[in-house]
This record gives sequence, C-alpha cells and structure tokens, in this order.
Amino acid sequence: MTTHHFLAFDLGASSGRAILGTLENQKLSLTEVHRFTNQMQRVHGHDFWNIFSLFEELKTGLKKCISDFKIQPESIAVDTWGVDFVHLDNNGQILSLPFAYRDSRTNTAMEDLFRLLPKEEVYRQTGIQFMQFNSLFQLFSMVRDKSPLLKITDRILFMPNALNYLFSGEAKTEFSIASTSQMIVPGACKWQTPLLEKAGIPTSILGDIILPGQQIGSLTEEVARETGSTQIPVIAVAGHDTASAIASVPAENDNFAYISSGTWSIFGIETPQPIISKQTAAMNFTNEGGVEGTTRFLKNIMGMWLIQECRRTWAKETDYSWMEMVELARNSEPFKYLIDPDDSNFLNPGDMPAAITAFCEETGQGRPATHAEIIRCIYDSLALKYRFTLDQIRSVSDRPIDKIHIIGGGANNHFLNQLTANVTGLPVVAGPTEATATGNILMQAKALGYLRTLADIREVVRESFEVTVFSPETGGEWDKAYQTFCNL
Ligand code: LFR
Repeated sequence: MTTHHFLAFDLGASSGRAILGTLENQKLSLTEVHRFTNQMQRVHGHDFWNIFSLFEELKTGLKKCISDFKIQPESIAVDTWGVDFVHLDNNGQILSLPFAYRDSRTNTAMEDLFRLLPKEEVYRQTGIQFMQFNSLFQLFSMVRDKSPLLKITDRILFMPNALNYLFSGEAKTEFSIASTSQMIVPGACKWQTPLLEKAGIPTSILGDIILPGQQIGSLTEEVARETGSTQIPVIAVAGHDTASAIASVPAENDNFAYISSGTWSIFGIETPQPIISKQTAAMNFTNEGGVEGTTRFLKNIMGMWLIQECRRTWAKETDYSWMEMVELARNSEPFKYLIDPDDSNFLNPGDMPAAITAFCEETGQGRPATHAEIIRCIYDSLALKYRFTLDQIRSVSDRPIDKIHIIGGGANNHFLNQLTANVTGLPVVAGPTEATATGNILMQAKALGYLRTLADIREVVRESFEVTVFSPETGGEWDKAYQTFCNL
C-alpha cells in the first residue's frame, strides 16, 4: 500500500487552517492539524492583513503536523482569498502589511479609472467582474494617491505567493491568483501590459506567471529548523482558494453549475475558455483562471459574509451559533423581506443588520422586526440571487446544467441547500465541505506525480467523500418570490 502525506494551508478571510491530506490507494482522508482565526486589522482607519502573524500560524501548523501528529508531509502549499498583495523592496523585504480588500481606499477607484480608460475596454481586455477591490483598482488607487509605498516597490506578490515566498525564498506569481487581479489577458499567463500602462501602473513590479501544479522551491533552512521539518518542496497549487475548491467538485461530467459557499458565494460554470461579450459585460461576469487551462465563468455573490456580520454585530447581546441562526430562519415566514445581497452597502457596512433594515425600508418593504426575520431575509435573498445568476449563465452559455454542486463550509447548511434546490428547480449536491483544502492537496499530489489530470483529481474526491443530494420540492411560492426579487 502506498501512502502519501501533504499539508495544505488554506487561508480565508475569517479563518485559516492547516489540513493534512493522506492519499492511500487513490483515496484521500483529511485531518485538521491547526485552526486559527483571521481578521482584518484596523490601523488609522485602514484595513490590513497581518501577514507575519498568519505566517507564524502556518509554521505552527507544520510544527504540529510533525511533532503532534508525527507526520512529515512530502510537500506544502498555500491557497488564500483573491486580489490582495504585498509589496517587496529591491532587497526582497516585505514593505508594510498588505491592505485588506474591503479597505475604503478603493471606494471611488473604479469611477476614477474609468475617466482614463473606458469601462467597456477594461472588461474586454480582462474579462473580469468589476469589483472595487480587484488588484487593478487597489494599485490604481495608489497611483492616484501618489503612494510613497508604490514608489519603493520592486515587486508585488499576491497573498499565497507571498506566503510561499516566506516559506521558500522564491518569489513566484501563480496563474489562478493572478487572474483575480483584473490585470491579465483572459485565459493567458500574460499581464495586460498596455492597459496597465495606460492606468499608470508600473508593470516592472509584476513577475512572470507560472501555471499551478509546479514545485516553486523548498523550505528554507531557517523554516525547516524552526518547524522540525526536512526541506520539503513548496508547491504552487491553484493559489486562489476558489480555484482550488472548484478543482475538487466531485462532478462526473461538465453539465453542472457550482456554488463555492463561504464568506462569498461563488456561482458559476467551468468552461474551456473565457466567455467575453457585451452581454457578459452588462451582467458583470468574471472569467478567472483555474487548473489545467480551465476557466471559471462566474459571479461573486455576497454570501455568508451577510450572516457572519450580523452574528458579529449581535454578539454583544446574543452569541448565536450558526445552527441557531439557521433554526431561527427556518421558523420565520418565508420571502417576507428581500434584499439584493450584492448591493454595495453590504460590502463593509460595520453594522450589517442596520444596513439590511435600511435596504428593506428604502425599498418599501417595511422594517424586519426580529433577528429571525433578518436571517430569513438573507437566506431567501441568497437563494433567489442564485436563481437569478443561473438564468444569466443560461442566457450566454449553451452548456446544459442539470445540477448544482455546493462545496465549501456553506454546504453544511441544509436549510439553504434545500431552499436553493427549490428556488432553482435543480438538484443540489452538497459536499465536500473541505473543498478548498482538498483541491490544494490533490494538486500537490499531481505536482509530485501521483495523479495525472483534473479528471483523476475529481475521481479521488468522489471515492473519498460522501455527498448529500437535495431534490427540488414543489408547491412553494418560489416563482412569485422570484418575480418580486427581480423587481426590487
Ligand atoms: C473567496 C474569494 C473570492 C474572491 C474574494 C476576494 O474566498 O477568493 O473568489 O473574489 O475571496 O478575494
């Protein structure tokens, strides 16, 4: 029997984990060896990530894997959320903490850039959904504000690449994470240089882009000594968490849509090449890069962030568990209040329940009176937004979609899974919940030559994890609610 061990570091906006993956006869099992919280740090009115404490936590994960679990992994790899980056000076030193994507410095950056470059042209050249926090707008805001930091920047590295750099000393930019920046040629390992030059962004700070599934170096001697590890390979997997997650969708064929459900609900399909047209521009769809040359044609929907932020706000009075919040919603009247989850007021309002209440009032629906009504409103609105997004995808792609795979932590939410099946009329296949770590680990296995293709990866996922199927129920008021939602 051949057994291989890999350690995945999966960093999200609210937590990070070190997950040990053991591949034995084409079956994968996972063990969480370390978990920690992650949070934006507010300093003088700006939001940052503390990359150095995150790196400490990752090293603790490796240390624990070796000393507590007695396993020396064969390799490690990091994936994180998209778009954020660190600055290196010409000595390779990290300059300052990286800004967090919800920071307010990009509040007007899109309009400011569109005064120089027409919006349509930016979309045509990048094929990426406009979100004010995309790296393009983050960098442009620094150009606009004459940032001294940008002046002394020799190189930028996206979050997973920066952590790989701390582990290995090798500064490499990986394709999937670079594709979230809105700065590359759609589907290619190439920066959209003319566009960046017009925006005044110095292209010398961007390194060559490599494909996922390659070894980028080995642990430095210093890190190996500190963690008790040997100098194992550091692998560039799909560094973007969503790309890693979608690699592990347990699909047997192409006829599916997916929702990668976490802080964001990422809704889309996998396509052989980008889909870029006037219509996809009007719908503001994105084409992010995946593994093995795949494109993720998708939409970011404000997902569990809405719930997470309500919970955080209410924690002063009531410390709800996620399950308690689901039960409150289940027992509350359906479709009484609806919001557009993607309204920009929900990006970082500080007080989410107040923002939701204001939206309901401003749209003539009155005021949700209880926590239960607010939570119900979020879940109903998410399910309706999923249907809206599915309809949009169907309007630009002939791909038959006969099921929705929900993966990631949100796949545990049976209430929302059933609601999604009912509202979309499609069966929902829920699981695996650890999709991102799974995709990360199986890409490590591929890089080291134990698996060959994306199809192999998905076969291992099917063999290794149980899924739950939610069939659409009939008789609810879904269609009526959908009409109301579309008229919001
Ligand atoms: C999900 C995710 C999304 C990206 C958002 C911000 O964790 O990576 O794909 O759009 O975070 O980076």
